[in-house]
Amino acid sequence: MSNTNETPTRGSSHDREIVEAKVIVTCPGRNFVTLKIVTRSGVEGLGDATLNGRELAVASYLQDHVVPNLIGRDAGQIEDIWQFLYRGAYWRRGPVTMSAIAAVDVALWDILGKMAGMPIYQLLGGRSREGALVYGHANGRDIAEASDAVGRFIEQGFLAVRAQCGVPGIKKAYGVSSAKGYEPAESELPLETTWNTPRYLGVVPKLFEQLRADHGAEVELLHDAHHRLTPIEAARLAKSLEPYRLFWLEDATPAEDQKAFELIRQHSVTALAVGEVFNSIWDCKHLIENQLIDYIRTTIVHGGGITHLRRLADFAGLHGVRTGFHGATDLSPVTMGAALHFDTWVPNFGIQEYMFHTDETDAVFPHDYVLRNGRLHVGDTPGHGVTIDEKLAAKYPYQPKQLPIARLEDGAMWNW
Ligand code: CS2
Ligand code: MG
Repeated sequence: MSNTNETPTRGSSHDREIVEAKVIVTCPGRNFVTLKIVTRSGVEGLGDATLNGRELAVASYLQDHVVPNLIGRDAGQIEDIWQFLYRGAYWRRGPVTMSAIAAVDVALWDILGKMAGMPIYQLLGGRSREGALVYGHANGRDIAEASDAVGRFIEQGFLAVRAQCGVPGIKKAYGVSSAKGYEPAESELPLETTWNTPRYLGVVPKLFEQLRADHGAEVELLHDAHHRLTPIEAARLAKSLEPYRLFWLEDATPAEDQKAFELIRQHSVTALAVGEVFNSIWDCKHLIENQLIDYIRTTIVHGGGITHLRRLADFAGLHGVRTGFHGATDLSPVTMGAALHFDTWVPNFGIQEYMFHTDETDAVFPHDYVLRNGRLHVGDTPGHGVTIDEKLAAKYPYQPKQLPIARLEDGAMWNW
C-alpha cells in the first residue's frame, strides 16, 4: 500500500514500527508497574500492569515473555497483537497474563490516539456522557464515624459513596482505613486479620439504616462484602439491605461459583456488583447472560485492556448489565485515565470507583482528568491523557508488599 497519500499523523507502518518497550516499576507511596512502548516515529504510549501484591510477576511476564515479541511489530495492529498475546501464550487467561496483555493494549490505544490526534473516547465512538459518575470510599471504626465520613464526601460534592465500618470485636475489619488512609498491601508478608460473619451481618444493616437517617434517600450508597460471605449469608445480607436501597452490594460471595448468585437473586432485589478479581469475559459469562448481576467491575488493567473490555461491556449491555469499573489506589492513574475514556464512551455505563491517589503518585503520573460535581471528566488530549515522569519514578524503588489474609476465629483460612 502506497503511503504517500497517508496523513503524516497516522504515519506509515514503518513509522508505526515498535522500536522500544520498557517496563517501569516505581513505588510513589505504593507499587505500580507501567509499560512504555515507543514507535520508530517517536510516539510513546503507556499502559498500566499493576497487580497488587504480585507486581513483579507481571513485570517479569512483560520483560521476559512479551517485550521480545513486540519489537518490530506495527503498533497500529492493536487487535492482531492482542490476539497474538492471548492465543499465542497457550496458557490463557489469569490475572498475570491478562494484566500484561492489558498494559500492551492500553499503550497501543494511547499511541493510536496520539497518531490520530484524538482522545481515546473519540476513537471508541465519541462521548455518550459529559462526565463519569464516581463513588468515593467512606469508612469508620464504628457506625457514627462511618456516617461522618459519608457526610464529608457528600459535602465534597460526591453523589455516590461506598460505606464500610468496623465490626465489633474484629481488629482490622475490611475497608476501614488506618490513620494514613486505606492501603491494604501494607506489609512485606501478608498481615493476618480475623473475620466473624455473624457480627458483620449484625452491624451492616444498622450502618445503612443510620446512613439513610443521617443523609436522606437520595445519595447513592454502596457496600463491599469483599468475598466474605457464603451464598445464603449473601442472600440474607442483600435482603436485609433492601429497605436502604443500595446502589450495589459488591462481591457478596466468591464468584468463582457463578451459579451461587442464583441463590442471592432468589431472595433479594438489592443490586449486585462483582468482577474486580475477574480477568476475562469467561469469568462472568454465566453471571451476565443469566442477569445474576447488575454491574460488572472487571477493569481495564486486569481484564486484558480496552480491546477485551469493549467486548465484555457490549456483551453485558445485551443483558442489561452496566459497567462499574474497579478504581482502587492500586490501579495506577494510567488505568484511571484509560477507564475514564471508556466510561465516557460506553453506552451501558454504571459508575466508576474513584479512590484518591497520593500526591506522590499524581506527581509521577501527570494526568488531565478532573473531578467536578461528583463526576470525573477526561480531557481532550490525544490518547488517554496520562504521562509518566520517569526521572521522578526512578526515585521510588519497588517495595515488597503483599495483601492481608483473613482467618476465622477458629484459625481456619477465609477470604480477605
Ligand atoms: C476493593 C479494593 O476497591 C474495592 O472495591 O475491593 O480496594 C481491593 O481490596 C484492592 O483493590 C485489592 O488490591
Ligand atoms: Mg471491591
